Amino acid sequence: MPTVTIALSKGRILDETLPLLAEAGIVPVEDPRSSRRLILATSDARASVVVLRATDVPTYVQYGAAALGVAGRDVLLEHGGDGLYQPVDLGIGRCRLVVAAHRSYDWAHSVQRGARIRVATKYVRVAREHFAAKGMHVDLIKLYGSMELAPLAGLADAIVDLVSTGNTLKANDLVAVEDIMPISSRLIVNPAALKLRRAEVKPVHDAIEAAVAARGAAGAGR
Ligand code: PRT
Ligand code: MG
Repeated sequence: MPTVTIALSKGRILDETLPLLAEAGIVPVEDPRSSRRLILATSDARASVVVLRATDVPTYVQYGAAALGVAGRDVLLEHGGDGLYQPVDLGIGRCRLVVAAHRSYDWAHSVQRGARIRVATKYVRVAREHFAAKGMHVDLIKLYGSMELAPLAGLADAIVDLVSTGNTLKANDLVAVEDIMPISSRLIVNPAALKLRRAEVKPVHDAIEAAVAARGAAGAGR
């Protein structure tokens, strides 16, 4: 029987994903953070994992190359979520999506007087929707990383980026000027795989969901 492939995001989410999977009884045979293997078997004979760049996870699951995946809400919103179930909030990779500007930039005043504001971000789709919903016209500049540099280098007036501790903003004299939404990682599922390979996929899905529920129960009892 082919195993159920779980697509994981490398980078910071992986450190929080591995303990959660372990609680679901799924432990990769090698540490994916150091292994050069791209597909890893796990302690659960039904499941294997692949570790991908975060933005590629929804694509693998959408096309059924992986039946299950773990991806940030930010990545899912930017992807659009077409062809994906997103049944479980895993409660990991928590941060906030915000608008930030240099502390010397008068954001409120610029908005008020309808100035033409330039905003740099990796999250063009979410940013466009956020500003459109507020009836604001902004010029969006697509970046692929180090958004914090854009206002300092004069590329943009503001950025849309993720913040967790706030240390990066602070270190670069930036401040959050608008809160957009809370972010965490979700379990994503290929709907066709869940239907056609239900006998294999559902138990793995349920084991992960149960591990999340157990954490919730433990948290509530504390
Ligand atoms: O390498 P690649 O370009 O593929 O991705 P990446 O380096 O942007 O991201 P990676 O692999 O580290 O993981 C990104 C995912 O982690 C995101 O999609 C989120 O769902 C989640 N996540 C949670 C975060 C953060 N918290 C976070 N703080 N991703 C990024 N950050 C960055 C933020 O962009 C900023 O530069 O951390 C910095 C701010 O951190 P603080 O603690 O200083 O506020
Ligand atoms: Mg990275």
